[in-house]
Amino acid sequence: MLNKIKILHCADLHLGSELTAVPGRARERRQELLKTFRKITNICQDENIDLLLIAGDLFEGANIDGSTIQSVKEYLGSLDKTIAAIAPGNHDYASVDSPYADEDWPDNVVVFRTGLEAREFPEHGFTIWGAAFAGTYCRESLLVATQAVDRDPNQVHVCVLHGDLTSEGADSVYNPVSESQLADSGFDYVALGHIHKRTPILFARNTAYAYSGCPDGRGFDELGEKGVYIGTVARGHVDLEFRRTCSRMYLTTEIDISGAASETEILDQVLLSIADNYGSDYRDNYYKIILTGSIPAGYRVPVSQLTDSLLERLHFVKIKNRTRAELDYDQLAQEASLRGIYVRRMLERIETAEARKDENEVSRIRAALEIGMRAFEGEVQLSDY
Ligand SMILES: [Mn+2]
Repeated sequence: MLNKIKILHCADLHLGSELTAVPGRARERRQELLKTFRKITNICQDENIDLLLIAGDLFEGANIDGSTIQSVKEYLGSLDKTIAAIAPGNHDYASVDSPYADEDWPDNVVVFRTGLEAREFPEHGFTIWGAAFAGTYCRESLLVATQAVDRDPNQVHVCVLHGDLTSEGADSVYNPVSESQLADSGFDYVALGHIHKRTPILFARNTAYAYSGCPDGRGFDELGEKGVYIGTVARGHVDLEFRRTCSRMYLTTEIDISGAASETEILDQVLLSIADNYGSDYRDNYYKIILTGSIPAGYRVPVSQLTDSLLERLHFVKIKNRTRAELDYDQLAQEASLRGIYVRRMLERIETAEARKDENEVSRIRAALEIGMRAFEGEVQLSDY
């Protein structure tokens, strides 16, 4: 009979992160990330997962709260059927002061602490391969050649590794791994960590491999739905699917509020757009909202009032105002002021560019004109651009 095992692949939880990007929510978010890890071990328990693969950066670093490490050990140790395998990454590399330094990890947990090695579980029908970062950087690939041909063909061979998928021969300081190395490895599945965005399940000859991405976001550089890969692996065959585990999503969304000229109108448009796009639990997410469109001349978008009102309805929100004022430039050009001179000269440049039929230049100058007008109103910050 074909030997088939059930696995769950996760990576890059970065437990213990400072999370300074979301002021006022950092402590809460740290706890939520630990709960997400608990959610993952609960899935393992409930769905009889044979092998939980943790592909590095489980912890943010060496100096994290001891109770977090204790909880992780407790959740892993409580699993009745699951073997967990951890391959330390560039953040939680194996060293004398790392969370992996002590030997009191539960018996069902394999922590890789050296170069590539194998742990055989013949009674479960699989062999786990893995390796550890020994420091922040790892310039030599940890995926060294092993004798694939000599391996027991009745065993499923799975590898867990933190590293950087690179093109052939390219350098990386984060454990370079190339497609030909993956192909030559002969492993049935390689569970990768390091890149926080998941890839599809990829193939290098008979070896399947993927980044699962992180199971829950930590900032606006980790957008959208996050989770793990779960499913079965057999000799030369995988059947894995994405499973959402994130408690909340980080989302960046542009909302066109053209024509709106009051706080209530903008609020309605924003909430309508968000509720439309992000489903019934839309209130739970972190939003970066970018307001666009043109609004009546003289109307100022009340950014802090809107932020306060939205915070009563959404978990977290920050607003960037990129709206443009509807201006009558021909009238402004008549003004006897620095602004008038500026508008006049910009309109001349637009005319010249139009005569040359240089449409790129026309739209570039128009955009510059609008930014310039906002500068006259004292509303341009360098960070907006
Ligand atoms: Mn990493």
